[in-house]
Amino acid sequence: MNKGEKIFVAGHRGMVGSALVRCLEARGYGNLVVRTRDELDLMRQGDVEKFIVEERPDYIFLAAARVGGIHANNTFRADFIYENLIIEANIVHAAWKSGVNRLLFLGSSCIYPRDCAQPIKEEYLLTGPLEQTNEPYALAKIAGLKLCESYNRQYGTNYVSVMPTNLYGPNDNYNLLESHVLPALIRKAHEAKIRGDRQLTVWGTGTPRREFLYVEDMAEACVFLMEQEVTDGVFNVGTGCDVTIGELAETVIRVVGFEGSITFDTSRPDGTPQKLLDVGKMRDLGWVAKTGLFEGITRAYEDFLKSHHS
Ligand code: GFB
Repeated sequence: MNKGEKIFVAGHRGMVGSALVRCLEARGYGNLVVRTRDELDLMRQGDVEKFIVEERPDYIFLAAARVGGIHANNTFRADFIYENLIIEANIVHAAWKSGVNRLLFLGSSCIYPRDCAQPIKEEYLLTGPLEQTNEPYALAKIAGLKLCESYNRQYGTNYVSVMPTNLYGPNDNYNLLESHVLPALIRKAHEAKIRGDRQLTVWGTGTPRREFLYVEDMAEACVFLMEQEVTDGVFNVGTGCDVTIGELAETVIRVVGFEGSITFDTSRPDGTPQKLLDVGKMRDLGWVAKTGLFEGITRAYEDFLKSHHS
């Protein structure tokens, strides 16, 4: 990527998109194009085509998506599959039509089979059934990476896909029914501390294992990949280490300073038992995650305090 070339970040107000904008600007990429939802509805095919034809970006980061934690995925199943399919189809097709040669699509580690071998290699895609709580979302994301692959094969574009593990950091969603586990636990621990509660309730059994990546690291991985001569394929992005949800909750309460105990609400679903990514492909290219879990949670908690409780 040259510093002056035009870069469209789709979804720049989200957690990943906003981290991408900060990362690109910090690296001297000054020609960024962004649109709010009011300015451009990515669900409208005609509007997306008109925008991309007129702006004709050199690069697109496709970070716009309908996302959420286990409860939101399991509840808003139609919205998650429909909105994600439409957004990615609109952008990838319009990109090809207007001659945009480089695009990076953001997927998710939940695209891999529920019970596949760990750590998960990119080649395990489509080798078994998916986790039920997020199957609609996972199918939409699989379609997204297949869109990229198919346009590359038929039309010679250079569209790559990244599959991040569970992300967290600034601009996360702290709504308890929509959020992922990490922001939910930060908020619950903070509010329990303020109220002086004795207990904090964690969903599920606490035994599922998850891998957490700080979103600034994710943004760096995306920009790093766009800067390489990589023209096709799927790349896992994570830390290569996971923890149980119980261990995560212990770490969060330590950071927040909540001194009560943890109880588990086993009426809530656990989701997939483990999804630890094999990050060898990115490591071989020269990228590894920098931010440790304790440090990342500390920074996320600072951001939570600033944006929600200032
Ligand atoms: O982060 P999370 O919602 O999503 O939940 P997934 C991870 C684990 O944390 C599950 C447990 O076992 C939850 O039961 N958990 C414990 C909690 N307490 C809480 C809580 O207060 N809130 C939440 N949300 N979880 C999502 C997928 O799966 O991960 C998406 O549904 C996407 O498709 C995303 O892939 C990265 O890791 O289970």
